[in-house]
Parts: sequence; structure tokens; C-alpha cells
Amino acid sequence: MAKPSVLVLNGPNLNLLGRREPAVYGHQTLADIDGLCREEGEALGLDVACAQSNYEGRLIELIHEAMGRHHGLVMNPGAYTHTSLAIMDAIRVVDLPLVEVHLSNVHAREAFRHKSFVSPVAMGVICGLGAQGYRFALQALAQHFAKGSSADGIGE
Ligand code: CA2
Repeated sequence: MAKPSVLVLNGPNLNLLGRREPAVYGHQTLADIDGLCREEGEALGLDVACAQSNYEGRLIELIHEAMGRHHGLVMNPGAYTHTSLAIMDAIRVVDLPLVEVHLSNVHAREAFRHKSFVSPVAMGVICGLGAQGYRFALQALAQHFAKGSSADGIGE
């Protein structure tokens, strides 16, 4: 069986991680998180690709392009989590398992962060565990693939 491939996708402002608000988002940079994901992917037997964009349309294109290239997604949609019906629709359309990740515990923060347009179309949601959340999301996907969603047939 081919190695399952996972796209780790980060949304707006997350390219600036590690520089501001470490009490909320931690000290790790996005490069650190990408490195952690690649390392965890290797341990789990997953191919991991990472991408980030500050643009809603680009994130939607990346979700579309995941079809036929990747078997699942880990996504931190940043503030688009709380606003983007279009990202929700894109995830629904591609029909790939997606784990939604947030560094902070959005439910312990402002009320406007409690609503997620992504959660209803996600396989699961992890929040408040910092960068470790990405690791757990990859573990959840690896387990999901092992349970029978074969990685064969992609791109055929
Ligand atoms: O907790 C998360 O991971 C969030 O997705 C982060 C978003 C926020 O709008 C969500 O409600 C929760 C904000 C990302 C802001 O990124 C920063 C990067 C550097 C410094 C400060 C913030």
C-alpha cells in the first residue's frame, strides 16, 4: 500500500507565529510546527506536505488541489474558522478526512471564536494543546487510514 499523504494547511497570520502573543500561541514558529509535522509523519508512516496562506481563495485552491494528491488534511484555518462558509464548502466538496486544529483553546476565549464553520465538516477538532495538537491530528489521521480507508487508488 502506498504511504498515505497528508496536507497540513495553516491559515492567515500563522506565518508570524512565535513573534507575538506567545502566552496565547506559544513560542514555536510555523517552521517549527512544519518540522514537527514532518517528524511525526515519518514516525507514523505518512507523507506530510505543509502549506500556509493569508488568502481565503488560495486556501480554497489548496483544498481543491488536495483532491487526488492527498488522503487527508490537518487544517488550522486561523480566523477564517469563524467566518468562512466558502472554506467549509470546499472541505465538503473534496470529501477528504480533515482534522481541525487550533493552538489556543478557542472555547476559553471570546464568544466570536466559539463558532466554527469548519467543525461540522471535520473528522475531529483539537484545540488548546499548542503545537502538540498537530501531532495528535496526524496520529488521528494515521489511525483513520489504518482502519481501512486504503491509500490505494489516489490519482487514478
Ligand atoms: O488558536 C488558533 O490556532 C487560532 O486558529 C489562531 C487564530 C485565531 O483567529 C483563531 O481564533 C484561533 C489567529 C492566528 C493569529 O496568529 C498570530 C501569529 C503571530 C502572533 C499572533 C497571532
